[in-house]
Amino acid sequence: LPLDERLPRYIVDGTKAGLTDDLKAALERGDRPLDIINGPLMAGMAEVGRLFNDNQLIVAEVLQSAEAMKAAVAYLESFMEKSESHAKAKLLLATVKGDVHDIGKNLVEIILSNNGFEVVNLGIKVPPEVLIEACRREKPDYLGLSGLLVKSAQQMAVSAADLKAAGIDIPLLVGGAALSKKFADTRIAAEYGGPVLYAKDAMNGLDLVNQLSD
Ligand code: B1M
Repeated sequence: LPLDERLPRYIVDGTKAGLTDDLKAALERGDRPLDIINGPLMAGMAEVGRLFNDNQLIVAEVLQSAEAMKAAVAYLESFMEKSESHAKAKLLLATVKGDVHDIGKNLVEIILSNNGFEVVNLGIKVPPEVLIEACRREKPDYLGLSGLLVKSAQQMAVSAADLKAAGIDIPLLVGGAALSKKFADTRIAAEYGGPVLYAKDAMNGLDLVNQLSD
C-alpha cells in the first residue's frame, strides 16, 4: 500500500508495528505533524467509529486503535512547533463525568501548551465537584471541557450549572464529537454564568482562547 493508505490502516487495524517509520517518512516528505493527525489518522479513527457502529469491531479492538492513535500523536508531538513565549494564560482541562474518551482532549492540551498556554489536565470522568475544587485551587483563566458521548453534552450543561452555583464564571471552552455549536450556545450557555465558547477542533480551540488572551 502507498504511504497515504498505510497511515489510516495503523489506526483501523490498531497496530503500531511500522507506525513510527511511516510517520517519519511522512514528515520527511514535508507533511506537517498536525496535518498528519487531522488527515490520515483522523480518517482512520472515523473508519473505526463507523466499523464499531456497524458491529464490525468490539470495544477491545477500538481500544487498540486508540493506543495506536496515542502512539502516533506522542511521536508527532516532538516535531510540532513550540512557541517560546512564557505562559499567556492558564487553562484547566477535563473530560466530563462519565466519559473516558481522552484523545481529543489530550490533543487540545498539546496544541495549547505548544502555543504558550499553561494547561492543567485533570484527566477523564471528572465530576463537577472536582472541577470546582480545581478552579479554586488553580485559579485558571479558562476552563476546557471535552466529551464525546451524547450524554456528555448533557453532562456539560449539568457541570456548567454546578460551576455557576459555585460562582465560577471564567470563559468555558467546550468541544467533542457529540456537541454542536447550537447546543453549546443555547443549552450550555443557559446554565453557565460566563461566556461559553464552542470549538470544533483543537486548533479552533486555540484560536478562540488566543482571541480572548490578546
Ligand atoms: Co467510544 N464512542 N465508546 N471509545 N469512540 C465514540 C465516541 C462513538 C461515536 C463510536 C460510535 O458508536 N460510532 C460512540 C458514541 C455514541 C454517542 O454517544 N454518540 C462511542 C461509544 C458508544 C463508546 C462506549 C459507550 C462503547 C461501549 O462501551 N459500549 C464506550 C464509552 C465509555 C465511556 O466513556 N464511559 C466507549 C469507549 C471507547 C474506547 C475506550 C474503546 C476508546 C477511547 C479511548 C480513549 O480515548 N483513550 C473509544 C474510541 C477510540 C472511540 C472513537 C472510535 C474515536 C474517538 C477519538 O479518539 N477520536 C469514537 C468514534 C469517532 O469519533 N469516530 C467513539 C479522535 C479524536 C482526536 O477526536 O476526541 O472527537 P475527538 O476530538 C476532536 C474534536 O471532537 C475536538 O477536537 C478534536 C480534534 O482536534 N475536541 C475538542 C474534543 N474535545 C475538545 C475539547 C475542546 C476543544 C475541541 O476544548 C476544551
